[in-house]
Amino acid sequence: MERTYLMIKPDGVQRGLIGEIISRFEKKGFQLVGMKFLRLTKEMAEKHYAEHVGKPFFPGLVEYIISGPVVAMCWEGKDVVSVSREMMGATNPAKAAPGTIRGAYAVDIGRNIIHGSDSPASAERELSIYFNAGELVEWDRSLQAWIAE
Ligand code: IDP
Repeated sequence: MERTYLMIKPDGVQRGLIGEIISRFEKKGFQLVGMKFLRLTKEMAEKHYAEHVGKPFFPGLVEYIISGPVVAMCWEGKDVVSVSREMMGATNPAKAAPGTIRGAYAVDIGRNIIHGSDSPASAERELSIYFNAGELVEWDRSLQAWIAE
């Protein structure tokens, strides 16, 4: 089963959106297999956003992402990488469809409340930054057969 890395960013935590965001992924039918509440170190932030080093927004992005606690999560499910990106909406909340998480709750590209891996390879790389293999929990959900064939 596919896995992705989702993270409620410091603005999502500060704005009291943890429950609302987690609820969307639960109700969709995805399964939570790992979760931590933590504050990123500068080193973790730079590792996470390594592909953006050198871009004009990079210093501000690192400051933002270490400015408060985040909720780091691993979610599992059918096509969870691409489907969760659709549920999040466009990177710039001003362009995100109204029903998406960013479209519903955010207005600024620098405060877009949630991160989600953009490919299975990114998911694997990002999950390894936040979780040891033993911290991801395999569990059977009795209603799985009602969610996917
Ligand atoms: P994504 O988070 O939708 O995958 P990326 O292009 O990978 O989008 O950018 C990573 C994060 O960097 C964004 O979610 C956003 O927080 C921040 N970011 C991207 N572009 C800008 C920008 O132009 N100004 C400020 N922040 C930006």
